[in-house]
Amino acid sequence: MRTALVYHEDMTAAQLLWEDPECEIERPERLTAALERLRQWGLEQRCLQLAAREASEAELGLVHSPEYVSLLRGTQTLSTRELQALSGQYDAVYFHPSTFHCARLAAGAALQLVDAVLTGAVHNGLALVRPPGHHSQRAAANGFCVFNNVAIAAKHAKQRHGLHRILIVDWDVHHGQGIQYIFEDDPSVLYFSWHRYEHGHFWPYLRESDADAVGQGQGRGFTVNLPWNQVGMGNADYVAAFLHVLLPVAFEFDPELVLISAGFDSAIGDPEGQMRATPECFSHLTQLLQVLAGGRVCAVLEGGYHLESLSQSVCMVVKALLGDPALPLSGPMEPHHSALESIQSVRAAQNPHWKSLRQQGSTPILNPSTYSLEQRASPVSPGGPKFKAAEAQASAALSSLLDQLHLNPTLPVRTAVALTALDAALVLPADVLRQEGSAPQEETRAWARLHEALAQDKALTALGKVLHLLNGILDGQVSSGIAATPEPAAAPTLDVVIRRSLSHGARRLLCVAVGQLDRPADLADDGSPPPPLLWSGLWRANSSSPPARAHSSLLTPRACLLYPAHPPRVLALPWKEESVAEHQRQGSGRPIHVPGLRATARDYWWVRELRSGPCAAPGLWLPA
Ligand code: Q9C
Ligand code: ZN
Repeated sequence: MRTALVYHEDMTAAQLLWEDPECEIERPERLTAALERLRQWGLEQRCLQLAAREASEAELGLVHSPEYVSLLRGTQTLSTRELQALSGQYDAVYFHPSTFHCARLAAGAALQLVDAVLTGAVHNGLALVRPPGHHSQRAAANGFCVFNNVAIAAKHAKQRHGLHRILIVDWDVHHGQGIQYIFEDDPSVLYFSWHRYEHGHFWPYLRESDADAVGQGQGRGFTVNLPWNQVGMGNADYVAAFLHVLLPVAFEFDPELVLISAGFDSAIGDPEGQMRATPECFSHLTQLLQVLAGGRVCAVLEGGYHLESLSQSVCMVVKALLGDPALPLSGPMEPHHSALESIQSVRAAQNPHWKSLRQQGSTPILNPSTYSLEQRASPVSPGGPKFKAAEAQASAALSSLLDQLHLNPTLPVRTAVALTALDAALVLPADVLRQEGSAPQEETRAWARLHEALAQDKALTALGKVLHLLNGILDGQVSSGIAATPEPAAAPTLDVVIRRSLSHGARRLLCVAVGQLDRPADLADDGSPPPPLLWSGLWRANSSSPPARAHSSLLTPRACLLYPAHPPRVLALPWKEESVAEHQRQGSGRPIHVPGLRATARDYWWVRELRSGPCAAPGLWLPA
């Protein structure tokens, strides 16, 4: 079992015992609804199910003061009136006699998940918990949060497992100021949060939620805040934030563990967030994070108050953790102007601390995020006409997602290997198909006529196998494949593969070269719209300069943005021999590490593609 699901029914016990419109959204049904959907989609059954344990007081003490823990212990026997009075001392908090037990289970669940991942019992996992944690502080409850589950788990990972670099990704729509305070001077924990900010006019109304809060002392650069200054942010904005802020920094940081403060109030339909990201977006965000830390990803539930949106988003995260291909992202893929402003301002604020943000695009800084825009989005009041419209839009988007899942059940990811030149040495994992066949001779000969280099026997035989494999991919029989071809035939073979794919009706191709490979001359994009081909390259980190001609057009940020929305039909990837062997060793379905290659920030987005078949994008890999 590769994915843990940590849960305990007792965490549904805490509930609001008096009237409080601000707190009533944090309800037990949040957990039961999510769990029910996981069952309905057959996902719970595919996970290693772990019953949450309570965190010990010593473990709570990793983050919280003894006095605060004692105070909470005391709440178990208070009357409703006393609970209400105590709750009133904090911002947006309610206590229940079971709160202490629930909150200890929530922290314990996060600890158990981290232990399961760091001991290798599972690869990754999700803890479904309440109360949430990221607002809670050393001696204060805040924003429905009692103990800081993720912060406790991070401290534990450092202390008990000796980790030195932990990445916390907080995609909840609120700023996890609690986590920020706990680690602001600690360079071993990189905290990233995006949050609804509206130039400081949204809860918790903190100056230190803005992009220019980067951490203190030794910890400068290890707090990364991305404030959203308008509501309505969607898939394109979230993906852009990952591609242009989080992932470059995260790759450079090179974490040993990724903790996700997984709040889903950043998803469509949520009354708190008022954002538009659809559930499948969270599959993609999860997949993007899985290329870090050897896939050691622990997601811990934070907010999320629209039960349907929450439940579907939770399912999408679990599917990604289980290794299922993600559904294509829906909706517009153009980020909002305001989102680009925010992204720009974080990049500017973090620029002194991260090389990866300095490399590309020294674009001038737009308005700092504290700049007050004249046409601020007017607040959307619950029950008002705008709110109703947003709700209708959300339920339409949510039901169309269900339809899509129904129409396109997850295809098994199948990788085929066509052995041509390298035959003897390869040991294939059990789930990789060993392809013996070749394309019909006439077809092969017809294509080979395009290039002299393909006339030789060995090259021709290889081409026949490659074409057979490609046909399987284009017909959807396998999702990806690896083929070897003799060195001088690599570029001509790639050329044939591209032409064959285009003739099959492929509209967009992404070609990625590992190592030296020249782009076929007559396929260079000459401005004929729309370019069917994106061309990119990876080269060895230790080679002093990239090969001159292989990188005539690296993917532009715009292309990166388009890419997730339009998965390429073919990914042709020439490999060095040893990297094929490495792939054999690791088996399909896991991230592939290419020896001697270290992905740079610019490469992370397609490194993801090396995992077999996420995005349901068929791929063909050609070892050169
Ligand atoms: N309308 C979590 O999501 N209320 N906490 C804000 C703004 C407090 C959210 C009021 C929201 C707390 C974990
Ligand atoms: Zn939240």
